[in-house]
Amino acid sequence: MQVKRYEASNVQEAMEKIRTDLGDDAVVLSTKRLRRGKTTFIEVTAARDLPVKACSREENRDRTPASGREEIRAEIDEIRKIAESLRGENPFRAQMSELKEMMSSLFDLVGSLREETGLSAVYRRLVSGGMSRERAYGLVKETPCGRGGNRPEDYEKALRSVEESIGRSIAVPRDRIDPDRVVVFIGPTGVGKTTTLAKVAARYAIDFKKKVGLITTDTYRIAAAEQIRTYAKIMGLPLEIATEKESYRKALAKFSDKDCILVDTPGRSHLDSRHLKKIAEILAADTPARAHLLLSLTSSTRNLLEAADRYSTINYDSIIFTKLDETRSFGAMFDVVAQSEKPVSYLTTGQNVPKDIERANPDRIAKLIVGHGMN
Ligand SMILES: Nc1nc2c(ncn2[C@@H]2O[C@H](COP(=O)(O)OP(=O)(O)OP(=O)(O)O)[C@@H](O)[C@H]2O)c(=O)[nH]1
Ligand SMILES: [Mg+2]
Repeated sequence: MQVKRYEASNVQEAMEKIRTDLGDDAVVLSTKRLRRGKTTFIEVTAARDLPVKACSREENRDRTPASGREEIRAEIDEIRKIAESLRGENPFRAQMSELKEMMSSLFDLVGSLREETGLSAVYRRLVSGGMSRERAYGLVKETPCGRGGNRPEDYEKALRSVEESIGRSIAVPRDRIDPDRVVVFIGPTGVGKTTTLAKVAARYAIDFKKKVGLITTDTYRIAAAEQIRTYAKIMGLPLEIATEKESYRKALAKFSDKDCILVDTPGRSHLDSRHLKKIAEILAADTPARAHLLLSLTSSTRNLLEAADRYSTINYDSIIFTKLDETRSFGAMFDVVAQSEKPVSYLTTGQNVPKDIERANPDRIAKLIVGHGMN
């Protein structure tokens, strides 16, 4: 099978290009409207020599499970091998993104080949909920209902099975009752670090009756220091400001009588590696600390994965997903957890301090991901 991408100003023009290039048997796999500068254009991915196209619906049903699907799997494996071999080689970045596109189209194609089973509907549901095609395909492929029929109960069975498998793959920190002594909140700009720190501080101080101290390393903006100072005042908690390693050490020493010390860090782009290095330096004190990486679900799956990857240089311990109330796409949580292999500690669900925070629960996260909503 040959898969190719075409750009054109309209569908008609794209079809002509495809027909001329791939012939009358070509099959359109996907179409997208894209923008480059001020001009919009469409991108069409097409293929030829597809067994699906050559068959009638009846014939297709006969040959899809065996020959068609196997052939496409072989194609996917082949493309994956090429992609692996190109990883890290900068001159091939363009080809890499093209290969990724092709793989995505193929995953969709495999999904549509299974049109007669509940699984393709589950696959589409996961992808439309923000999960990457590759992860959605991996989950669907593993489900034991792989040869399910098209009755509603088959769909429900497949959905339940996928939900369980997501639930099993999400870990939460073991220490549920005793808070860690030093807890650091890191993450990209505006994800909710300071707000979440205030929610957690209230929980520890009020619910667990712990002696809590706050440290901020965020002195970049006056407003940032004011924000945490206000929270500290309202809750009656002491606050120390630390701008580098030495003042951080001193602040920790001042809080030697505290059960729990919460540390706020400034928000900066995760692409700013000097900033990441600075946080890592400050945190490299002798006192061990648990670092939560905060990621807002209002970002795209791709951005979340990139941020999780960039912050891995700080060796964070767990993830807090924020702003669940601002989205209906929860699938990225599965991608991030699968890529980072980190547990999820909390979910935050609104701006209300201290109310809008909950301990992460794998079953609840799995339910959100398969699309059973926030409640
Ligand atoms: N909807 C919603 N908003 C939230 C949530 N958590 C935080 N926010 C809001 O997000 C905005 C930014 O929150 P901050 O706590 O200042 O975020 P930050 O990560 O400390 O920001 P920087 O320090 O500037 O990087 C504020 O308006 C918060 O009220 C949440 O769970 N849901
Ligand atoms: Mg902040």
